Amino acid sequence: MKAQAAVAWGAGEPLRIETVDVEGPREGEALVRIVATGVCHTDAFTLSGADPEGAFPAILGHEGGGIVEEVGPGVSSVKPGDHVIPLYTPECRECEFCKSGLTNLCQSIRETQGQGLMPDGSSRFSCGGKAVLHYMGTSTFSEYTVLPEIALAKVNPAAPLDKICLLGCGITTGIGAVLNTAKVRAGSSVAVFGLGGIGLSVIQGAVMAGAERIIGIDINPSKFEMAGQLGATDLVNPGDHGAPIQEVIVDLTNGGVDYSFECVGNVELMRAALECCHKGWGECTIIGVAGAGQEIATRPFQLVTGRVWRGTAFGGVRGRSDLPGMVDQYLAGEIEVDRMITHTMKLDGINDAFDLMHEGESIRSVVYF
Ligand code: NAD
Ligand code: AHE
Ligand code: ZN
Repeated sequence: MKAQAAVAWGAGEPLRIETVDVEGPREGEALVRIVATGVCHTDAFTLSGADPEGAFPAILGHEGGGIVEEVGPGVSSVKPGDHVIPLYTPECRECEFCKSGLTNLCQSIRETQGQGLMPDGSSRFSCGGKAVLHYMGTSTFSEYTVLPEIALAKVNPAAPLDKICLLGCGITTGIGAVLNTAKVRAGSSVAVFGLGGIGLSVIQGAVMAGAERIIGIDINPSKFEMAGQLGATDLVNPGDHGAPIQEVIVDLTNGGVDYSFECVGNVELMRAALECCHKGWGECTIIGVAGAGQEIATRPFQLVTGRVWRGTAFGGVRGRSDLPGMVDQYLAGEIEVDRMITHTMKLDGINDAFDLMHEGESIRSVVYF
């Protein structure tokens, strides 16, 4: 079938709206009509060329909401008409990782997914006869996309897809990082580096966890208003201080925070986020994604003296098991999504979503078809 899609033809180039050919679903797969998709900083990261797995041409996008149109042979967990959120972290429930109960990082299709291919090693997309790659197993910047059924969370159809698409990455990642990965305890202090879609969702999660003090840190003070509305108790612009930001936070908190979260993807800030943690017990969770070749550094003494560095993907959330409940929490007013959507546009305006993100103007743009 034909579909409108934003194709990334090469690193650093604007996306081009194309009519692409989408092959129907094969065994274990479903064809999904994407109703709306968010634009996450990770899409911009890959488009920039910094992603070691970035390959072109590809159809980016991983924060979508859609409706199953057709299923391939052997599919039993979804059917046409079901409302779904595509999962870049699938949940097969059969691999060693899923069965461990220790991680959400299902590995059953990770290798092909990283190559931009379906699990059978082929692509369902082409444009003008040329194969186009999938991205993160989701490719939500296409009106129609194909996913393995293990990468679909079936959600409550009462939930508006043009809002809950954001639960496909940013909001879930931020809240999950706090509740599942760091397991923030009530009464704690939390520092959040970067107040975009992820950092603001960390703030939401910290409020849900009962954190007492939530320090939001950003070099763009226009992000402070929403951070405060969502529950940040302190807002810090590193540019207002002469000292390194870790020292500023340590001074503010009488020795450091109980938990910190890096939500930018800057390796210097990852160091600062570790070093602003309290000696003996402070834990830093890395959420931001850094470019090819970049590495983190600190004095090992920081770890010897009890600080912990950890990381999280998709907030530790098991998509098929946990995401339907988060959608219900949204419907019950327990998770804020709507206020995170600062801009909406049709597919042909999708490059504006990237510009708004780079200019620091948006929290989340939602693109609809
Ligand atoms: P965003 O662009 O919306 O927000 C980033 C924020 O960081 C902006 O407000 C920006 O002003 C701020 N910032 C930039 N440099 C800073 C600095 N030196 N100090 C303080 N603040 C600074 O991005 P986003 O969509 O919220 O994504 C944030 C990061 O999280 C990206 O690296 C993205 O790739 C990553 N991410 C990871 C996961 C995961 O599962 N681990 C999921 C989603 C996104
Ligand atoms: N492909 C990159 C890493 C990108 C990355 O870390 N992706 C996160 C999700 S970001 C969502 O916005 C993730 O889930 N990683 C786990 C995984 O298995 O990809 C690289 O460095 O190669
Ligand atoms: Zn994302």
